[in-house]
Amino acid sequence: MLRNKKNTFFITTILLLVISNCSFFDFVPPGINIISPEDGEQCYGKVVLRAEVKDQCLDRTELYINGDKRLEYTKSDIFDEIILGEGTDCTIKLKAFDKRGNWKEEEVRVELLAFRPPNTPSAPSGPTSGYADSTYSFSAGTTDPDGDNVAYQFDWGDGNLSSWSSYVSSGSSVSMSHSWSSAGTYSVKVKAKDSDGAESDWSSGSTISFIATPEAGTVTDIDGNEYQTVKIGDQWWMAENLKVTHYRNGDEIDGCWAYNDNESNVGTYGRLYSWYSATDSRGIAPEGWHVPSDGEWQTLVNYLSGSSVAGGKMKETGTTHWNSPNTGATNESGFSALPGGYRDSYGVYSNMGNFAYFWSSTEDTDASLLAWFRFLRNDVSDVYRNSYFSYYVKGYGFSVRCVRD
Ligand SMILES: [Ca+2]
Ligand SMILES: [Ca+2]
Repeated sequence: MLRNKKNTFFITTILLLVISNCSFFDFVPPGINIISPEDGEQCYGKVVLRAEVKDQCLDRTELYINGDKRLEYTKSDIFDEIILGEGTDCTIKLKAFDKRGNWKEEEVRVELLAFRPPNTPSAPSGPTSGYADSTYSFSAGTTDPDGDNVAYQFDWGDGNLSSWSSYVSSGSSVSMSHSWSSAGTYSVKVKAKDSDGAESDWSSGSTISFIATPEAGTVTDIDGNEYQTVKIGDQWWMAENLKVTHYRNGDEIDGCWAYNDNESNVGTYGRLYSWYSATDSRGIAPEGWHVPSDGEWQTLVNYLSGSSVAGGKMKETGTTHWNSPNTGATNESGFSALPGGYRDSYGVYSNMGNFAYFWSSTEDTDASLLAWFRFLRNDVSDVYRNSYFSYYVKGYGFSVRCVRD
C-alpha cells in the first residue's frame, strides 16, 4: 500500500467524539469543527486532520478525500494515520450522520507539497585533536521546516557511519561518539532525517587529527641523569631538557649554563647550551641519541598537524612553569616543553616562563653564521622556526632535546 515514499502522503486524524444521551426528538444535525488543517493551507508531505464532531445521537462520520470515501468513524473510532493518495490539491470532507437521519458536512481544501527534509546541519562540533583508539564525542543539531522530529547520522571520515540516532525534537542536538583506530586526520560530517524519512544533505566536515597514544621510556646520560622519553609518531624524543655537563668521552662541556647561573633551575629546566657545544663531535647526547636536525624537528611538527597548533600539543599544561595564558597547551604529544628561556652572547638570561628555545643541529645554508632553532611561546600555540637572533646566535644558550638515532 505504501508506494514510493516521496509521493505518498499521510493523514493523521484525531476525532473527538462527544457522547451523550440520545433523545428520540433529535432534529439537529451533528456539529462538525475541523480544527486543522485550515482551508487553503499548504501541507508538506502529510496532512494532520483534527476534528471535533458533536451530536447527542451521533451515528457515524465519513471521511472523503477528493470525493472518495476513505473511512467511516463510529463513536469509538480514533484513527492515527491514513495513507493518502498522490497529488497536489486535496479536499478533505467530513460528513456526519445522527441516528435520526440528520446529517451535515464540512470541507477544507489543502495544497499538498512534497516532504521537506530537515535543514542541512552545520559541521558537527567536537574536538580538533586527540589520540587514536580513544573515544571522542561530536554533536550536531538542526531544524526541520515542518517542525518534524529529527534523527542524525555521523560520517566519521574513516569509512564508518554511525547508526541513526533516536529522534529528537527539531532544534535539539544529539551527541554520538566514536573511536578512530589509526593516527591521521579525518573529516567528520553529519546528516539529518525527519520522522517522514526525508534526509538532508551531508554537512560540511569538521577536521580532527589523531596521534598515537605516546609510549614512554627513559634514557640516561653520561652524568647519570635519567630522562623521561616519549615516542611521538615514529620518533623517540627526550621529554625533558638535557642537563648533562660532560661529552660522551668524559670531557667537560664548556658552553653550558644554568639559567641565571642558578643551579636550582637545572632540575626542572635543564641547562642551556651553545650551538657549538650542542653539535660538538664529542657528542652531547646520550649514547644512541643525537641533537635533532631541522628536518627531524619538522617531522615532529608535521605529525602534530603543523606549526600553528603543534606548540600547544608540545607544551606542558598549566601555569606552574609556563606564564599565563599558556595558550593552546594540551601536551597531547607528551613532549612536555618547558619555558627555559635563553642566555645571550653577553651572558644575559631572558624569557624564562615565556619562551622555550630548542637547538637543531642544522646550520642555515644561506648564512653559515646562523643555525636553525625552534621556539614556543606562552601566548600562542605555534611552533616557530628561526635561525636569526643575532649574528652571534650560535653562542646563545638554548635548551636541548635529543632524539633517538
Ligand atoms: Ca442530532
Ligand atoms: Ca519535514
